[in-house]
Amino acid sequence: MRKLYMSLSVFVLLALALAACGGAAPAGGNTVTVKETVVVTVEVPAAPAVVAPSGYGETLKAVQARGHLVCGANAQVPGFGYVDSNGNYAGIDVDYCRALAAAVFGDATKVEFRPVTAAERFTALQSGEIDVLSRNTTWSLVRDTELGGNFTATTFYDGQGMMVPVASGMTTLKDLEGGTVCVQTGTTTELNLADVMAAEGVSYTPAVFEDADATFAAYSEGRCDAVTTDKSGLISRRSVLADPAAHIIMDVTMSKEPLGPMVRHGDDQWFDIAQWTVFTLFAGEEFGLTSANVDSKRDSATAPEIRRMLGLEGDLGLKLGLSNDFAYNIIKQVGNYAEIYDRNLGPNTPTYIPRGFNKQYTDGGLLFAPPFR
Ligand SMILES: N[C@@H](CCC(=O)N[C@@H](CS)C(=O)NCC(=O)O)C(=O)O
Repeated sequence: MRKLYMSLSVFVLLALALAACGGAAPAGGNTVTVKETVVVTVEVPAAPAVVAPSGYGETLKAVQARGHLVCGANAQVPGFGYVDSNGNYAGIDVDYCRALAAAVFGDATKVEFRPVTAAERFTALQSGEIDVLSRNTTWSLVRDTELGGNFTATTFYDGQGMMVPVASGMTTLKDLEGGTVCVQTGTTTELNLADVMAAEGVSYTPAVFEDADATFAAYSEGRCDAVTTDKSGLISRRSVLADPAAHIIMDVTMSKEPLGPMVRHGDDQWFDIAQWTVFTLFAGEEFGLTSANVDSKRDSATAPEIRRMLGLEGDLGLKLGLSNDFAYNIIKQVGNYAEIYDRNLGPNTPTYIPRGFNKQYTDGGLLFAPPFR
């Protein structure tokens, strides 16, 4: 069954790729209807090639013995996970992995980034090829159960959107009747698209691609009428289109996409470490601790929770299996959530996204760290 599906997918992808190579899109941006109808079947990873270490405490031990963390990352989404012009990984999901390395090793550089596509990411995690998946990945029931993952916390609240050329004049999903929509396989995007278009009564042809580069190349060549993914992904990829201003994201939200780091089932200690790394980033912002001021704040801190978090009192770090200054190391070396956000998605970046839901709970947002006690 699996084999049959795989061959079909390969055939369809080949057909699309050949069409792309054949230069069927006329110059001038006219739309070409991609005729292949694609079977939408996703999220069935192949059996893991390696048996992953999964018992309590095994992951931390393995990571420490290796001397660095292996982080499954995105390489194609600026602001979230991509390789910058100097060849370095950058983005909020990438910075999370640096924070996890700072927590584990006291050294944010001890991380190797392994690029994973949407379709291969869960297998990479299950098989033990990566220690953590931090790659604009949506928390869902199937991923929490069948795909063997535990989501640590949501680091970016998102929703699915639809982007079209401004020149098309399209403003609603209904305008896409009879059209072709570019979408990436192995994503919630692909599944939501089918749900939402059925609910809206819109018939369309999905043109399915393996990664973001292929999806957006097809869109910019006019091979589909619209492209859909998380709104963050649309904003990100619009920033690298030839003329970003020529594309508009419709004022419609097709789904909830809570994005965050994921670890394997079976090792609760590693889950706790990965989760409290996120909470340290949130609490750092809440308590006004930044990479620039954490040294002076540590010298003068009187608030008991801040003292516990920074390891001046108690043994919270030791309870996680880490050193007591794990949170200090995260903030000092990587910064708090706001610093990470601004560096990658702030107003001075090409991928600016207003904080929206991704503000602190004290500011009307959804970010909330439980108590450090
Ligand atoms: N959040 C959704 C979509 C994530 C996703 O893979 N988005 C695409 C489109 S922006 C992407 O990151 N592609 C990059 C790649 O595959 O290299 C999910 O978890 O399924």
